Amino acid sequence: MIQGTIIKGIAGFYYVKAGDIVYECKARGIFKKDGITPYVGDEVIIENLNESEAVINEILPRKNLFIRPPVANVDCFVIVVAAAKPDPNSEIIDKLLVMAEKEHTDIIICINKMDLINDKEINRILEIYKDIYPVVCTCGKTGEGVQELSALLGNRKSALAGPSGTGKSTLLNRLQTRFTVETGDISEKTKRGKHTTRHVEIFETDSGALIFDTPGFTSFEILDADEDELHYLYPEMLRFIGGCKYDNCRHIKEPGCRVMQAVREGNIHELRYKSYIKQYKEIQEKKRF
Ligand SMILES: Nc1nc2c(ncn2[C@@H]2O[C@H](COP(=O)(O)OP(=O)(O)OP(=O)(O)O)[C@@H](O)[C@H]2O)c(=O)[nH]1
Ligand SMILES: [Mg+2]
Ligand SMILES: [Zn+2]
Repeated sequence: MIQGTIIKGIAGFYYVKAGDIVYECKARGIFKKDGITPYVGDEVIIENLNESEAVINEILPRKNLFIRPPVANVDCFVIVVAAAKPDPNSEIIDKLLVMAEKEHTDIIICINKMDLINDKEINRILEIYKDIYPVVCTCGKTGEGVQELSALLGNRKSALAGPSGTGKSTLLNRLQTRFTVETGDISEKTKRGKHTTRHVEIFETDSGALIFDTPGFTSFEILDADEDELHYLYPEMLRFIGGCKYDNCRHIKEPGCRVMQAVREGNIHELRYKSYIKQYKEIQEKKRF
C-alpha cells in the first residue's frame, strides 16, 4: 500500500506520484460502479499488482472538489487574466471568483501580458480588484512579475485557472523550468485562445510548491450557486449587507439598500455590482427551467 497524489489523468489512466516515483494506475472497477471519479489533486492509496500495473484502491477524503476546472484539494486559485489578447472577460473572472469563494479557497488575481497595454489601462483593471484580492501583474514573455507571483504562492497547492490563451501554461513554464509545457497562440480570427492545454496536470515549481495547470475556457456556467447566497461570495459587499433596510434585501432594486448606496459612493466597483446582478439573474433563470 502506497499513498500518493494524482498528478494527471489521461484516457482512463491516472498518474500517481509518491515520493519521486510516478505510478501509472487504473481505478478499481468498483469506483465506476459507485459513480466515483478520481480527480487530479486527489490523495489516494494505491496497490502494486505487479511490476508494471497498479490500481487506485481508495480516495482519501477531499478538502474540496471543482468540476470546471476539474481539480481536487486546491488551496489557492490563481485567476489568470490577460491584459489584452484575449481582452479581460469580467463575467468569466467573477464567476471563477464566486466558485473559489464558495469553497473558501485562497485567491490571487494575476494580470498577465502586461506588455500589451499601458499603465493607465493596467490601472483600470487593478482598480476593480486591488482592494478585494491580492493582484500581481506579470509578463509571461519576459518573466517580469513571476518572482512576485511565486512569492505570493508560497508553498500552497495552487491551481491556475482562466480563459484560454491568457498565458497560464507560459507562466507555468516560468515557475518551473524542468518541463516545457505546450503553449499556443491565440486565434487571429476569433481573438480567443485555442485551448492548447487539454488536461489538468500538477507540477512542482522550482521553489517546491505544487501548481496545477488547467485547460482554459471561453464560457463559464455557474452550476450550483444559490442566488440568495450570492452576495456572501462578493467579499466587498459583506460589510454593507447588514445596513440594508430589509433583512432579505438582495440589492437589486429594494428601497434603502446599503449595497446600492455603496456602489453610488464608489465603495463597491460598478462593474463588480453589475456582474453580481447578472449572475443573480442567471442563477434565477436557470432554476426556472
Ligand atoms: N505578449 C504576450 N504574450 C504572452 C504572454 N504570456 C503568454 N503569451 C502568449 O499567449 C499565448 C497563449 O499562451 P498559453 O500559455 O498557451 O495560454 P493558456 O492560458 O495556457 O491557454 P490554454 O491552454 O488554451 O488555456 C502564447 O502565444 C504565449 O506565447 C505575455 O505576457 N505577453
Ligand atoms: Mg495552457
Ligand atoms: Zn441591499
